[in-house]
Amino acid sequence: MPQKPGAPSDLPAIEAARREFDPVNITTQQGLKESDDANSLKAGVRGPSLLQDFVLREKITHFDHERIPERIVHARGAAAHGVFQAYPGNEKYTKAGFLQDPAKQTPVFVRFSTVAGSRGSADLARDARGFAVKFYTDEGNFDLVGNNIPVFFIQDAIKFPDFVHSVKPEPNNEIPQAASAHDTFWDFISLTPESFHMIMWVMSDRAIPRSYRMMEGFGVHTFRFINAAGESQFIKWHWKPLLGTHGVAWDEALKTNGADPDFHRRDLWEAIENGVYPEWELGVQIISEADAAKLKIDLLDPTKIIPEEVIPVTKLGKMTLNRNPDNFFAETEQVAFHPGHVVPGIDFTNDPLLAGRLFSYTDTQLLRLGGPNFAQIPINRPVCPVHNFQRDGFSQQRVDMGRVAYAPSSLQTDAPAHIGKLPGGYEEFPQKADGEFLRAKPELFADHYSQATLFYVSLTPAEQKHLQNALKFELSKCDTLQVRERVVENLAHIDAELAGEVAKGLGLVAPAIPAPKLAPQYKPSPALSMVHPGGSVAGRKVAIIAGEGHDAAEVAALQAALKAEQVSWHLIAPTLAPVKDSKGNSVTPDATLENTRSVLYDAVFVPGGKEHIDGLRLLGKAKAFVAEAFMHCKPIAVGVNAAAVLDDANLPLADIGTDPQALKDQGIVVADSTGKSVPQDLLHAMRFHRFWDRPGVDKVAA
Ligand code: HDD
Repeated sequence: MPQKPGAPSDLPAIEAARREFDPVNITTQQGLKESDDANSLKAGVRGPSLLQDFVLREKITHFDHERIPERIVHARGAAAHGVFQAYPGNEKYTKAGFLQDPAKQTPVFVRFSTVAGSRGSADLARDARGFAVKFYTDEGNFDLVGNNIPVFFIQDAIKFPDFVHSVKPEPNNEIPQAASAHDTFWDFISLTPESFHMIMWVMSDRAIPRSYRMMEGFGVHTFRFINAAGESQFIKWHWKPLLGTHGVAWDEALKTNGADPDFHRRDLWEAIENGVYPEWELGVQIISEADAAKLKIDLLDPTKIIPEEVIPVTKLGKMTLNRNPDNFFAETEQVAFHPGHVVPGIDFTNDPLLAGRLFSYTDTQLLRLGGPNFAQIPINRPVCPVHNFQRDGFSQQRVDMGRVAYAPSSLQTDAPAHIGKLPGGYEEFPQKADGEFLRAKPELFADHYSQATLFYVSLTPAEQKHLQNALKFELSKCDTLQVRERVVENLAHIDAELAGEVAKGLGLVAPAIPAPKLAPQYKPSPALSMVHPGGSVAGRKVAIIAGEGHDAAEVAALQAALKAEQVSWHLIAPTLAPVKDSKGNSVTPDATLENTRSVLYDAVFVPGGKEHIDGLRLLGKAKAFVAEAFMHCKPIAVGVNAAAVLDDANLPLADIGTDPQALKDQGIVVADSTGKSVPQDLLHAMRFHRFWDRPGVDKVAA
């Protein structure tokens, strides 16, 4: 059941630890009521503070210790609680308990993140996004620690520190923050051809998502499912957002990072507060051992996908995020994910990147959360019983009783014992291993470019252009010529047009090598493109620019239509002073032309009203608002006799055409003399998300 904010938590440990604000008296940590919280103990009012002031010392000392190390990667994130519910029929694939009973709800906690930036960095960095889900199942916690991109930069965990050092701010001056547009990153990449498939994804619009709610998620590695009969199949995890997968324009991302660095965090928080609960379907691509051998793709290679058109995604259930955390530090910061937190029915493969991860995540939590008892922190506690002989350590929360903290033991006959072969125990799949010790890679790992080509040719022309522009932007920020040249050389192995365009943007010439072709085993994959119009607009936000004298009926009609589709809006006026609408009602604006800008909205509406339009025409900020929305390919609607604001914004409408239908086809809705169809026309346009092919956007000054 969806929970309202403030309702009891599904997690007993969180529920037990939650504390309402206590209006009684301030006490010390020892429970001593403080007589004065504002003055330290002094020898005379103008005298020195005294060392014996244990109240001051306790308070300052606790404050001094408030910070813990941020995550080495994925430091910046936002999280939410929710539930997962399985679809029927999964038992033939896996015995995992949480995937069996469609009537059962399994609590989840999900943390989304950027990878490179620090905790305080801006949300709209060009970066992969973490998508980590903790399922609190009756059989123990299962963590699906994935990303919004289905492949990774490197094939072996031994290169992870090198990769991360290259993308993080450069060590001498700690510049740039949360950005890959610098020499060390591209130096590493240009010398690591296995990274180029992932580079296609992180230079695409996937890396600048419109919202966490509009991202796909992937487990990246191949895992195993094992059913009750002990049969095993390979799987690849997928999360499919019900709102579709959408990105923003790069110029918009740059501006959003200034206008609202918490854009994604706020978007997730507000959607949940407003009851517009984000939802994803969980699915898997299932590959039998026999089929795996036939694929010309090595399933152990985390730089490769299996196109969804070759092996479709089987849906297993649905996740709904329905509750914001109560406390960012206690929950979002202290949650500890680990790809090795699995339940019976789920097992690993020999992917060498996964092997390193299985070691790394415990190790990092020991440092970050201060010792081996981090699993006892409320957000990390399983909902099922935990019994073992692990004891003591920093911040031990349990009071384990009795003499026996070992097994076997004859002193305590009811001490916990392993379950053995009885149902419910975790048993590793009896996979055979036989080989010489060596440091090497399988043969197919050497195919670095064929899936990069597949990705590029599967995009729409507009998406390809965004990707070219992203590479031009990033590489133009690299000081070292050889680095830029080496990247272009790699691109020439992916696509000739891509390499040519990027080279042109950098004043280089792409190497004259035969134009690469899509490998015969692949066909362009529509699933790789993000342009699939027609989805829900729930949780979107519209800017209504409504100054003095705006048409009350037009605004009311639009608001009713938006409300019906769970779309929110801001009324934006020149100042925060209430404005009078055409009916003389006093309306209080939500934002001003000074304190917000179009990048924070999905669409713009300027209602009619002579006085209002005449007023807006004098305001540069109003013109910039409209021009910027046009440039970012967003839907724009103007009310009755309000088209002058489009002219004033200097929009190259002639490039689109003067016919209202031609404009509408490009997401520009101009009201007729009644304005009646504007709300539905605007909503229709919003279902396309963006009009990436809109002519003339490069001519707009904004
Ligand atoms: Fe990782 C955090 C996802 C490779 C080592 N990783 C972390 C988080 C996500 C991922 C989503 C944040 C979890 C959270 O919100 O707390 N990582 C991935 C994916 C990878 C990947 C999808 C490739 C398929 N990671 C990877 C490798 C290593 C690590 C190869 C090391 C060998 N990752 C870590 C870490 C982090 C982490 C250092 C930092 C904070 C944490 O674990 O808890 O251990």
